[in-house]
Order: sequence, then C-alpha cells, then structure tokens
Amino acid sequence: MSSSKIDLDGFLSTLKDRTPGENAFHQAVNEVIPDLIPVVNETPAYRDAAILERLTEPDRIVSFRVEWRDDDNVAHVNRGYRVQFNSAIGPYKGGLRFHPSVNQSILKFLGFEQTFKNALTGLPMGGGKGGADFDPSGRSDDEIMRFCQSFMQELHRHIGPDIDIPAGDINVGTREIGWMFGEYRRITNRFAGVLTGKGLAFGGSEMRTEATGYGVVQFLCHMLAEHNDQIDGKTIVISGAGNVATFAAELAVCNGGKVVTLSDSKGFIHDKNGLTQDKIDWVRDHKSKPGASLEAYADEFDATWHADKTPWDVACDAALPCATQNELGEDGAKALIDNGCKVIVEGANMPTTTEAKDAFREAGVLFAPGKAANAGGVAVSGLEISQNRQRRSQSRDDLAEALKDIMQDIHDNCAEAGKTGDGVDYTTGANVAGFKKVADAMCAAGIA
Ligand code: NDP
Ligand code: 2IT
Repeated sequence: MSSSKIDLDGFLSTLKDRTPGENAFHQAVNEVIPDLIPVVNETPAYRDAAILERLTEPDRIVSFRVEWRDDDNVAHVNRGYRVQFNSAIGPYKGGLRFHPSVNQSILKFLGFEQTFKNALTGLPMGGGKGGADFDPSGRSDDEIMRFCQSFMQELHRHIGPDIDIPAGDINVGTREIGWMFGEYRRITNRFAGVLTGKGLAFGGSEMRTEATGYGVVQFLCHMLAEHNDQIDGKTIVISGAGNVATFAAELAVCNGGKVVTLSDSKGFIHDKNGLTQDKIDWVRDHKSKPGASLEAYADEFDATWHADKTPWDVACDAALPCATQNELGEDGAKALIDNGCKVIVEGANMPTTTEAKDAFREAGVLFAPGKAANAGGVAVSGLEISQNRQRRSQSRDDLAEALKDIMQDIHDNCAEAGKTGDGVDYTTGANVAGFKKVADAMCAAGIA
C-alpha cells in the first residue's frame, strides 16, 4: 500500500531511473506532477491506489518492424510503435506521427499528454500515440502509400473500435489515413471505425480537418475575453505551416487578427501586410508537394524569408507555436516578452521548453498548454467515433457548434481548476482537471 505522502524530487528521480534516456517523457511528466502532488497528498484514495506511479507507466507499448520497397525496388526497414498509455475512461485514442525524430520517449510523452487532453474534452477516450521513424519528405506518393500499408500490416492487430482508434499527427493527414484504412479493410474484411480523420466519403467527419487549429484560436478568444480583451486588431505570430498552423491562421484572420508569420523546418516567412485567406490557401497547396519549403512564399508575396530561424523575434501581441515539441526556448520567450507579447497558446504538443514556460510565468504572460488548447482535434475525432458507431453523419453546422461548445467548456474548466489569488494558471488548471477524471476512473476500477 502506497499511502505515505508523495515527495516530488523522490518521485521524479525514481521515474528517471526507471526510464533512462527518455528526456522528452521526463520533461512532460516533470511539468505535470508538481501540480498533482498537492491533490494526491490530500486524497488518501489516490495515494492508496498508487495513482501517480500507475499514471506514468503506459498500459503497454507495441514496437514493430515496418518493411517496404522504394520506387527503385530497394528494401527499407523502419520502426513502428503504438503506445497504449491509459484506457481508464475509454478506448485508447491519439494520433500517428511519421517523422525521423520519432522514438519511444517522444511517443510516451505524447501518449501521457494525450491522456489528460482526452479527459478534458469530456468525451470517453483514453490516451495513446503511435507512429514511425519514417521520413516522408522527398518520397513519392506510391512510396508513402506502400509504407502506410506495411505499417497497417502490423498495427491492425492492436486497434479496434473498442480497443484503440488512432488518427493523424505530423506527416499523417487525410491521405495517409485513407491508405491505412484501405489496408485495414483489405486485411480484416471489416468496415469499422478504427481510425479517425478519414475522408468524408468513407466515414470521416465534417470539421475534423479544421478542428485543431480552429479550436486553438477559439481557446485564445476565450482567454482574451476572460481578461476583458479580444482578438480583433491583434498581431499574431504563428509557427508551423501544416494542418494546425494553417487552420489557426485561417480562423485568426477571420476574427480580425493580423497573422504575420508561418514557419517550417527550414525557416520562417514574415509578412508585414498580414496573411489573407488566399495566401493561406496558397501555403496549403504549396506545402502539399513533397519537401516543399515555405521560402517560395517570399517570391510569391511581399514578404521576407528567414532561413534556419524561428519567428519569436517578430513583435506581436500573441504567439501560437503550432509546429513541434521544444520549438520555443528561453531565448525565444525572452524576445517575445521584451517585444510586449501578452499571450501564448500552444497549438503543437509541448512546443514550449520548461525554461521558456518559467520565463512566461515570471513575466505574467498568459499561457495556455497544448493539452487544453489543441484538444479540438481529438474532440472532433471523438465525435467521428460516435458518428461511425451510429452509421450516420452530423452536419457541418452541428459539428462546428459542438466544437465551439467543447472549447468553451475546456477553457472554463481549466480556468476554474487553475484559479489563483489574482488570476488563472491555465497549466495547473488543465493538469488538475484532466487528472481528476482519469484518477477517479482508475480508482473505481480497482487494482488487479
Ligand atoms: P503537419 O505535418 O501538418 O505540419 C507540421 C509542421 O511543423 C510543418 O510545417 C513542419 O515543417 C513543421 N515541423 C515538423 N517538425 C519540425 C521540426 N522538427 N522543426 C521545425 N518545424 C517542424 O502536422 P500538424 O500540423 O498536424 O501537427 C503540428 C503539431 O500539432 C504537432 O505537435 C502535433 O502533435 C500537434 N497536434 C496536431 C493535431 C492534429 O489534429 N493534426 C492535434 C493536436 C496537436 P516541414 O513541412 O518542413 O516538415
Ligand atoms: O495530438 C493530438 O491530439 C492529435 N494528433 C489528434 C489525435 C486524434 O485522435 O484525433
């Protein structure tokens, strides 16, 4: 029985010893546990159930070989994974990422975060994450399709509508989900809702493509409203040029924001005139070509290209990091603070380093963590699961309303749980609100 009070340093050092070298996972856990210790220490049932120890150990991790041939008939091998982190409140749910940086530590951090995020949506979904260290840049459509098919040759054994329902993430969009879904049907002879983010013609949901980016901006608007402010007229810096970044830019512009940057892995563009819908459409079309760099934007429009740089030196009122983990470090945070940035909303998962978060907290900059602000995507995935179970489709208007309601609820629940003497700590609010739901379900299920 583990009923003695939890000591933060002792807990974290034991976790590190048990998971050597998993730096991204340690970072994610280190940023959550300090907020949970007071709750656990005042709740004997949580301590008795060893809740923190169990919550930081995935239910299981599947790792497998993915073999495929390129267009020259040369054979390749990649490593695929599915981390099934926690199923206390529902089947495992979370994206698949194809990127050379993918490893067990990255997927454990993402699965851990996803467990809290999914609880915050109010929908019955556990946490999971998966992917492969496959680099699709420069690969032909056929090569990517063969990779997706080979990946599903193993993944199909581990997923199912009541077990685990993956979706997309970096480099996995509607197209890749379609190829994986096709292979799942071929192997199993079942048309089942085993993936979300599908095309509209085969069980996909309206609004899923837009949901994460739109939700990020809706969360920003709620934060501003909570602080008697609004988005109209604000200058906004966004990183990334993929699904989350472009739809965040779209809704920000639609609401009167002036978005002046986007970025990719090669640099960023600074458009002093601000993005427009036409420019965003151009970016989406351009970036859909394998390996295309944003640099071409500066030739197409009146903008500057900054190779190998991040956009955090550009003066703004709000910044939305929407590319990848740890893309906003201490130097970037200092530049944003010095230039008067008042609010940061994470569109990506853990894009802000611990040091940068500390700097924002010290400077009194409003900060929304990804597990709350980017939950709109998985929330609409949850609605796609319900539609598939009922073999029906909800209208775009209904889903747009549902997304708005869910983002409002997530904001309000985080603001309530994160109330401080003189304001709101959204990070603590998200950690505590997400945790309680999962912890109560784990306690109710008992220990085998
Ligand atoms: P995409 O693949 O659509 O876009 C990713 C973007 O990030 C691209 O512009 C890419 O540049 C850039 N990027 C990727 N890796 C790096 C890197 N190491 N350094 C700099 N830039 C990089 O992915 P998404 O937009 O779907 O995902 C972005 C983030 O949002 C991720 O953290 C993801 O986990 C998170 N997220 C996604 C959700 C979704 O529904 N898609 C839901 C919630 C969170 P390049 O083109 O040069 O590779
Ligand atoms: O990080 C995320 O929330 C996602 N990549 C979306 C997961 C999902 O199942 O829709």
